[in-house]
Amino acid sequence: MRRSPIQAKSKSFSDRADHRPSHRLSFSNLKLADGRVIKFPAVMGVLNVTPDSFSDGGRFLDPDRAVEHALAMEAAGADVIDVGGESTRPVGAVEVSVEEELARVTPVIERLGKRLCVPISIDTRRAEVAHVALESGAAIINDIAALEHDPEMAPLVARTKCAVVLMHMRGGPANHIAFARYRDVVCEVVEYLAARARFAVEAGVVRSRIIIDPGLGFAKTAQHNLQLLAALPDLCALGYPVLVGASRKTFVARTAAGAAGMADERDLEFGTAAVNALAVAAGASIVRVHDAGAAVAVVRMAAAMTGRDQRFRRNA
Ligand code: HH2
Repeated sequence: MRRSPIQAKSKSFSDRADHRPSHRLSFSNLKLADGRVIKFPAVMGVLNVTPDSFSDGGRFLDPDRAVEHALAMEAAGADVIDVGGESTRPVGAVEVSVEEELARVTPVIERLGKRLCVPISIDTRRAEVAHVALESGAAIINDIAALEHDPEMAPLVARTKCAVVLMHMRGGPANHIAFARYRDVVCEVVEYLAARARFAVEAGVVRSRIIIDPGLGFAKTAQHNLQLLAALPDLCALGYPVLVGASRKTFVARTAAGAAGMADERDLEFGTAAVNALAVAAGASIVRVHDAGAAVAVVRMAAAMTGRDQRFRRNA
């Protein structure tokens, strides 16, 4: 089979990977400690309670508006709501104090814990914030530092048996773009995530509740992101559900707009939809998005077409 130039560049893991149809490597669900089950492929709706996030910064700082938006995403079919209080935008992100992060997310999670039926995930690198969120009803910790930033994070995840997202990044939220240099980005990201998952299991984290994420846009150029997307089956082959967070990111805007330059709303929307559909076809278990309603339709369609939705299997 001929390989695209992007695939051809990242040799080692693609060459070693077992080329079975990708949905056989994919997972059907995630069972949470409280008994709830997230069916895959799933949609994670983003709720940024920040003044400066690149897509929705400032829109949901008011807890009433944040709660309203989370409920709307749930009504639109989101399977998880991911609440974050610290922006990681590639240019201009400011590190916030733990106190500030807590002040942003706590009132929102406390209220969502009582009102949402779908699970809440907390997007944080800090154990103190994660702990408060878990106490208030969160069930998943989305750690963009893959348990490396805060030594208390792994023991917290192990003790509470919550689910955890381990994401690949280099540097910190404010400077990661300076670290976008790789010998072989696919190989290095796969090796890193395998090592972080091993670390988590050794620390006592429940293996079946680990999710891995290539961290699109975090210390990655557009070319790196595209290479990683082309290699999703290699990530899935590690044996953990894979989360893909491409929603409205700069590389989507640039790629979808083409040589013409400035991306508009449609480039972002359809570019994101294309990534989500192909990610599901390649075996991804969760897509993290800003527009939950659009993503739900895309994920349902992609799941049905690739045999990942039982109802549409050929021999069902
Ligand atoms: N991307 C962002 C934030 N958190 N978490 C995971 N697991 N994967 C991602 O790709 C990911 C993430 C960045 O997007 P957003 O939250 O919209 O922006 P900001 O960091 O500026 O708040």
